Amino acid sequence: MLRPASSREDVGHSVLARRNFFSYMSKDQLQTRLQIRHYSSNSSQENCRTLYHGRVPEYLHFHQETSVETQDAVSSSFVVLRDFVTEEEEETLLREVEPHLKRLHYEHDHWDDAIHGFRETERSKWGKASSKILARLQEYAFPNQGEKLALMHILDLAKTGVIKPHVDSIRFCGNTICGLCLLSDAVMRLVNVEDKTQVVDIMLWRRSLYLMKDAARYNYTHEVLGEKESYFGSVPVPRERRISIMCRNYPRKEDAT
Ligand SMILES: O=C(O)CCC(=O)C(=O)O
Repeated sequence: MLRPASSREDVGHSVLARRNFFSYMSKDQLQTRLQIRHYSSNSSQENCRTLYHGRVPEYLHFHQETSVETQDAVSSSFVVLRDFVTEEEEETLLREVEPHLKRLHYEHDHWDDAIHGFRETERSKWGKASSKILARLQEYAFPNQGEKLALMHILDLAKTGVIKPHVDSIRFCGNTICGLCLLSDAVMRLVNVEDKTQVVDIMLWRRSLYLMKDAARYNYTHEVLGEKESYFGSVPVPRERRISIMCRNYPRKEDAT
């Protein structure tokens, strides 16, 4: 099920059709995904491991019933880099995306029910200053630059908006999703698709970059908590309007068909 192409610059590898509520994923595909327990090694995967070092990173909060396996899997496949961009760089990016976003209306009934209170667009061409910032993001997330999708996805979530649990479609993006968080802190929740007792909350600070790969990307749904549920452990995380700029890589050939 594809979204109409009207707001895309390039329909070839648009990720606006990326969300997946398991109905789009055959049981075999899902099984294959769930069996991925050992991840191929490349630099950004190594980044997750290097930062992890067997310690619990400050951006992860494991719910009470999470097993050691879950803790290990998520710690090794999800990383948040605090203050990835400066306040000035945040302003540069906002100046570039705001004029376009302002022309769109916030939507409340998403075509696949994944998001409420949002507007979104995609962009492949950026001004000089923004390109420099985004190149840094891409170099970190996609050391093999050829694998990244040219279109970046920009999602503007209203203060009252919410992203419901979903897994991004394997037909439209590969094993890596990275997102730059602007304007507001937020809490992302991961829930294991096979065992809903396995829940991990992730603190996404304003101006941080997150990298979700492999196990976190395929074996867990992700969601962004709405205003009322927005807590990291027992600490409330006030939600404001939030803009995320996301970059993904190409789907694997066998998943793209
Ligand atoms: O805004 C974000 O950081 C996540 C967005 C998301 O879940 C999606 O576009 O599938």
